[in-house]
Amino acid sequence: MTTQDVVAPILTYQGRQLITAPTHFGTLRDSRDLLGDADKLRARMEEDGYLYLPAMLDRDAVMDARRSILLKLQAEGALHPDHPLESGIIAPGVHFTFRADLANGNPVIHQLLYSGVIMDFMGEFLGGPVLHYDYTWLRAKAPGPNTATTPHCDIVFMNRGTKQLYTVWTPLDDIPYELGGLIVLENSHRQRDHLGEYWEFDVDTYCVDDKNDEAHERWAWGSGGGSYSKDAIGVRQEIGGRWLSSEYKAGDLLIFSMFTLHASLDNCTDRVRLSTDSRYQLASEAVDERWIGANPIAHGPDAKKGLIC
Ligand SMILES: O=C(O)CCC(=O)C(=O)O
Repeated sequence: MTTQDVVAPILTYQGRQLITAPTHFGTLRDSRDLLGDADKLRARMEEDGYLYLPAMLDRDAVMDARRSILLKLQAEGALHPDHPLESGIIAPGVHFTFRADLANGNPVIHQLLYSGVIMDFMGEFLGGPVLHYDYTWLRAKAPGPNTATTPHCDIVFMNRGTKQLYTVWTPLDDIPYELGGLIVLENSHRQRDHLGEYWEFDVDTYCVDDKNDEAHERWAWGSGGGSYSKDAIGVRQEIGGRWLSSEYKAGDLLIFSMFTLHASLDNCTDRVRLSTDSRYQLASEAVDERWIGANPIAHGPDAKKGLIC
């Protein structure tokens, strides 16, 4: 056993316990030693399907971003009135997991994600001027049994532009295992045999000819919601590899490819788990029109494309 494989505490996904034996679970490889060497960073991305870069962002800037979200949640009554704002303890009966509205148009979040460290890093990593999607995915995961993100690859949501597109997952807090951080399936970005058909899928397509189409029944936005599977435990058994994660700190970045299968753990606390996922690519390459502009169309009606299945 290496220090990378220290046995973790109890981790759950949708109420079920993940096996944390070193054969099934490990920690993310820290790639900070490669900073400043874009070729090596690209090679590591190719090899691992992700780059885990702890302590990249200024912790105070991240905590300011967190506070900007907590203030909005407090104003709408979603935080417990008997606890201080900074605790992030959720009011009884509040259930949400996805709150993009809290990030879009939020200048503190925009400054953190779309200027300075992240943009500079992505420019170096991609080797030219970069653009970011204008849409920011903000996860505000209230506690509860069904809070975990189901296993998916991002390509099915954003495949209408370049495939050299990267997700930056930014914890807006310290996220120990029990708060339900991100998990990445080791080597999944190379599992074409298992995931190849799924990688070709676009969640915003539908069949115009009324044929039964298994892919649309499994993965389309209205049915499967783009998840490859609802079962993180079963999917690891099917594809192989280990689930990888970390006890994230505010300031860490986890960057991954469109083809890397990921999910999250349950939020087993009484606090809200806050993070963003944002996307970056070379400005010179084609862009998926769903995610850019002042009011991105996202998965709305204008995004839908009919197919002869
Ligand atoms: O934060 C999460 O739970 C999910 C994030 C995610 O799916 C992504 O970054 O693409």
